[in-house]
This record gives sequence, C-alpha cells and structure tokens, in this order.
Amino acid sequence: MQTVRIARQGSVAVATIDNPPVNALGAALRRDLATAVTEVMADPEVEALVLAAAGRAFIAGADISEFGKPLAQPILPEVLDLIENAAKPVVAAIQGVALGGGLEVALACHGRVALPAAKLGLPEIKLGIIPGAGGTQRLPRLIGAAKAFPMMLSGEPVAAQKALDLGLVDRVVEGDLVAAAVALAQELAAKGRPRKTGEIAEKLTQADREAFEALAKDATAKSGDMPNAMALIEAVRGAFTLPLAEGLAHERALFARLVVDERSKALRHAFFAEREAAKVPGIDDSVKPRPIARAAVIGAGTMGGGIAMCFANAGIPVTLIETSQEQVEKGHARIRDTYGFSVKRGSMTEATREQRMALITPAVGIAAAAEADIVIEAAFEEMGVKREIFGALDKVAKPGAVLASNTSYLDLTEIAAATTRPADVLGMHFFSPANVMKLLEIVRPEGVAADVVATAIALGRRLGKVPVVVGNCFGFVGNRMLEQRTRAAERLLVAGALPHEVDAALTGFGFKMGPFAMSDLAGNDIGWRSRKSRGKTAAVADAICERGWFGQKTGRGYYLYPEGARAGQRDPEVEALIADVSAKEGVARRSFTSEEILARLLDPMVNEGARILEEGIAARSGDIDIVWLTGYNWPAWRGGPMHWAEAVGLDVIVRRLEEQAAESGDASLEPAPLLRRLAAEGKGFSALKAA
Ligand code: T1G
Repeated sequence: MQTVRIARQGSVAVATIDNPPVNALGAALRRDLATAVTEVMADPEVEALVLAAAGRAFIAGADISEFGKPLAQPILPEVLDLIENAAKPVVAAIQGVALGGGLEVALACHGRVALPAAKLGLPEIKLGIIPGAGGTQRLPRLIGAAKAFPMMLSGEPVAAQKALDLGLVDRVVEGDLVAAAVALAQELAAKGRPRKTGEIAEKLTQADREAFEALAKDATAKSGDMPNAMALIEAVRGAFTLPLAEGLAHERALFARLVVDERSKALRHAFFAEREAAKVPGIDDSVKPRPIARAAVIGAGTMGGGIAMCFANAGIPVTLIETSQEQVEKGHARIRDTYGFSVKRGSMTEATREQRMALITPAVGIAAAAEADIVIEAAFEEMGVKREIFGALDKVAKPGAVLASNTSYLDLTEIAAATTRPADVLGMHFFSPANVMKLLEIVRPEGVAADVVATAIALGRRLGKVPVVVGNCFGFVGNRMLEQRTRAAERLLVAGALPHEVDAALTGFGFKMGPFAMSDLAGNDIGWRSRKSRGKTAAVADAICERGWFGQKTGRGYYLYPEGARAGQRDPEVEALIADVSAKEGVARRSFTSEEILARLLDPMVNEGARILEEGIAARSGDIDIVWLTGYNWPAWRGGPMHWAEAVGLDVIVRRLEEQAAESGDASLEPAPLLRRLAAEGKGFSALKAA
C-alpha cells in the first residue's frame, strides 16, 4: 500500500503521508517519502512541496519495532538530507503530534505550519536513546541550544503556540492547514533557493553556548549515570563545534551505541508492553463501557481519600462515604491538605484546589451511594467487613451500578457473593498514594460481566491510570509476587544479611527503597496482621512487631528514626535480635554480596510470575512487567521482572532457584514448570503468546 499520496494544488505538490495508525517511519514510508521528494523535485511544473499527513499524528517518529533489527534502506537521515538539500522549498503541514523522527522530518523542511492542537517533541530520551536523525543539530540551529537541550532532555512535547514562540514553527493556523502550508511554500519559492535549517547559525551565539553549558553541567550533576543524557550533551555540543555533516555523523554514532544498550531495550519493551496490556482477551471495541457520570467511595482513609482525589482530578463528582461525620470530615480535610502541598509547590492554583474539593461530597452512611454509577469500596482489609459493605450496597446501589473493591489481596468472588448482582462486582486495586501511582490492577472474578470490566478499564484511563486486567487469586499479580520478595528478604536476615545490606542491594539495582525501609514506612504491623490472619509466621518480622517496633510511626522498626532524622539508622538491638533468631534456628550466619542478595530477592518473584502465567492470572509476561513498573517503582530502564529475567537468562534463574531450594529446603523455591520449559528451550517469557 502506498504510504504517501501526491496531489497538486496549483504549482505546489502536496504529499500526504498515510501509514496508520500513527505514521511511524517504517521502511515503506521512508522509501515512499524519498521517492515522492525525488519525483517532485524533478517535476519542472512544480515549484514547491508540502508534506502533510492523514490521521491523528503527523508522524509519531521512527518505527520503534524496527530497532535492533537490520535497518532497511533508505535510513531516515538519508531521507532528511534529500528534503533539506532539495532545490525547491519543502514545507511541513503539522496537524497532529510530530515526535522524534517526525519532528526531525519537519526540521529538515524549509518551513513549518501547524494547527493549534499539534504537539512537537523529541521524546527519544524516554526510550533510552537520543534523536538520531538530526534533532540534536537542527533544533539548536532553529531555536538555540539553550532552548533545544531542555526539550530533548525532558522528552516532553511543546504545544503549537509554544513552538511558534520558540521559532520552531513559522505559523499556527486555524482551518485549512494545507492551504496555509501551500501559501508559505509559494512565498519561499518566490525567494529562490530555500534556506537549509543546517545553514542557520545566528542562534548559536556565545551567549547561547554559555547558557547551554550551564544546563549541561546541571544535567550532568543530576543524570550523570544516564548514558543517553550524557550522549545528548555531547551531541548538542557538536552543533557549536562541528560543521553540520560532522555533527550529524557524531550524533548518529552516539545514537547507534545507545540503541543496542540494555537500558534502551528495556524502555522500548515497556513502551510496547503498556500498549499490549490494553488488549484484554474477550474485551474488544464491541464491548461498550457503562457511562460513569458520578462515583462514590466507601472509606475516607488514606486509600479512599486518594481514590476520591483521582475522580476529582478527572472532573468526576464523587461522594466520599464514612460511618461517622467525624471520620468523613477528617478524610475530607486530609484531601484538602494533600492538595495544599501542590498549591504550596506552585503546581496547583488555589482555585483549582477549590474546584476539585467541590467535586468531593462528604457523606455518612451507605445510602449516600444510591446515585453513583460506580462505587469503590476502600474499607478495612478484612473479608467480613467487605462482605457486610457489599451486602448493604446491594440494597441501595442503583441497578447497573458497578461495585468495585480496592482490596489488595482478598477474593473478589467471595466479596461478589455477598450481593445479588455478582456480575457487577470486580476489583479495582489502586496503589498508594492512589492519586499518584499509575497502576490500577483490575481484578476479574469468575462471572463478572464483560462490560463491567470494560467500564473499569475505560474509567482507569479517564483517571490517568495504567489499567492491567488480572485474575482473581490471593494478591492478584503485584502483591502475590511482592510476598515472595518479602519472604526472601526475611530468609536473608536469618541466613546472615542485615537490613541495610538487603535494602542497599535493591536501591543499587535502581529501586527507590529497599524492602525493610519500605516496611518501616508503610508500617510493619500491616504485614504482621496479614500473616496472623493467614496463620503464617516470619520469625524476625514477628519479633520486631511483638516489641511494637512498627516503623517510622513508632520511631523504630528495622531501623531507628531519631526525631527529625531523614532516613533510618541501623539499630544494634534489631541486629542482635536477628542474630538471636539465626541462633535459635541453628543457622550459621554468613555474609552475602549484593549480587547474591539480588538473586535471592528477585528470582523467587520471577518464579511466582511464571506460576501466574501458568494459571492465566496474567495474560502475558509484559503485563506483569507493567504492574511492577507502574505500581512498585521497578526501575524503568530495567524493563520489569520478567524482562530482567530474560536478560539474565532463564537457565541462570532456574539454576539459582534450584540451589536456593536445596539450601533452604523450601520447595516453593523449586522452579515453576513453565520456567523450566522455557529455560530448556532456550526461550524467554516474551516467546509466549497472550493467553
Ligand atoms: N513506532 C511503532 N509503533 C508505534 C509508535 C512508534 N513510534 N508510536 C505508536 N506506535 C503504535 C503503538 O504501539 C500502538 O500500537 C499504536 O501505534 C497506537 O499507539 C529517529 C529514533 C504517537 C502519542 O517515542 O508517544 O523517532 O497497540 O496506543 O495513545 O530520532 O503512540 O495499536 O498495535 O500510543 O494515540 C520517537 C511514541 C521514536 C513516540 C500516540 N517517538 N508514540 O498515542 O496511541 S524514536 C516516540 C507515542 C525516534 C528518531 C528516533 C504515542 C502517540 P497498537 P498509542 P495514542
């Protein structure tokens, strides 16, 4: 199929790019674009060319799915050289997003016209790379390096008006974009040979260089460990120190090195995994979500308040329900304070805070949920409490209302059975802080209606979440795997490691916090209560809780938190307690390297992930990665636990698990059958097709 159609408007040729869904610059489009430019430039009747595009994107950039494979000719820089060196002017008509290579196409043009809704950006940094087709050379020439560098370092697009102010586009027009682009093309043609972006030098002044170097110094201090950020500095510096051709070659060499880096592979995996997670078996476009105009949240605690904020932030009126006026007012006040932090930081105006607070109506009693199209229960994590609430909801909620529980672990089928409408009941598991964390686990119990699942997915997106549909089991996906890491961390303490060593291994891997600091932050008593409710024990963790050392809220947990201390400090009493446990269990303590600690923490998680796939609790391994990337701060540039395991090698994971199982006598550490099979076949989880 032709990806570029050429038409004539008078003496100007209009080439319309049409490569659904987002006009990514795959091999066919690169070839058709080169052909179109060559043909138009050879046509004596044509005095100029406009590059337009069909669909919602101008050009979404290079085709990311081609990375890591041999690139078919022509490569993008060659196509852009054709455009920039054309004898007749080429003008870009930008109706939608012009991202990455898409903006680089526009930069190689001699003029740019955009609709007000268009957005222009170079997001390559988010994929672990840098612009690889002239962005680091042409953008600074057009708008100055001091403005171009921050755009490329953040990867955030700018709106058309901002692009106009920067000098990135020549005109922003309402109405007929192509006609406006044709007019500009004719004006440029009347001036003779078009001026190449690569020839523009007046913005690259000494002052601009100094401003850029200051920004580069700051970026080095902040992101010195990000190879692509450092490469970006080098490439942009080349715009000052090298002629265009050498600057382009230098940029391409830096880009080529980054594309093969594990970090970039992980970020590209996450890009596609997030989009794949949106494809839910049995829920296609034919399943229409139920309309949601108003919501209710049961429970005004930390989670309930955070969930209510999600609705208010999305402009959806929400009733916040508690059992007493005092409780609901306390929860309502906590929301106001939370918004207050944003107001203080300047990221929210007082007016916005008031608008959002006005959307949250505090109320007492379940009857206040009667008008809601969706009710999310965020009450105490105890089955009896939840069944009582859903039984009461069943009597007051309007027919067709979606009834969701924010439970972190519990059985949704059992909760649904407390109602006469189980097909309307599912889990919507938010992650704390609910108004911040992106992940929304949508738990799909047997018998839930397809349109109820579709409603939760659509609502999740409307709330700005990343919805991942998971099966109904204890802990679903994220917490079920987290429990394996928690047990592994406890085993490590008894075997000889200390809390700060275990935490340091994970923060060194890229997590913001390790398991013990995290437990002290959340409250050690939460895990203690959960273990007791299931008849489980953990010698060290239980001993710490029996002493009331619940963590930061009690001034000590695994660590000491002296008044005002920013971080926990080692506690000799805890370390003595740990040694006592080892002695009681007859374990000869030994030291562990960070690598050993990491393997012992993460391998059991991967093993549980394999079981989750075997049981169909997750449709694909990428969904598990997205759960950990968006719900647990798994380091983005490591791609998630299943992607990490694949990079390590499943055979290595299997061998280490067998060693751990033999050493600990814990059969649950034996490799899952799926893991063994894939390892034996020399494959990774990505070889599995969605269930
Ligand atoms: N390559 C391949 N496929 C892409 C793609 C891309 N660049 N962008 C989107 N898709 C697919 C996506 O996987 C999904 O597929 C469908 O299009 C719709 O996407 C040389 C080297 C453009 C803002 O980083 O930000 O250029 O699931 O669900 O919400 O220097 O997609 O339907 O099968 O996201 O409307 C730089 C990435 C590349 C932009 C549209 N460009 N894309 O959002 O739809 S590197 C990017 C986006 C580069 C140069 C360098 C968004 C979007 P499927 P979607 P959307």
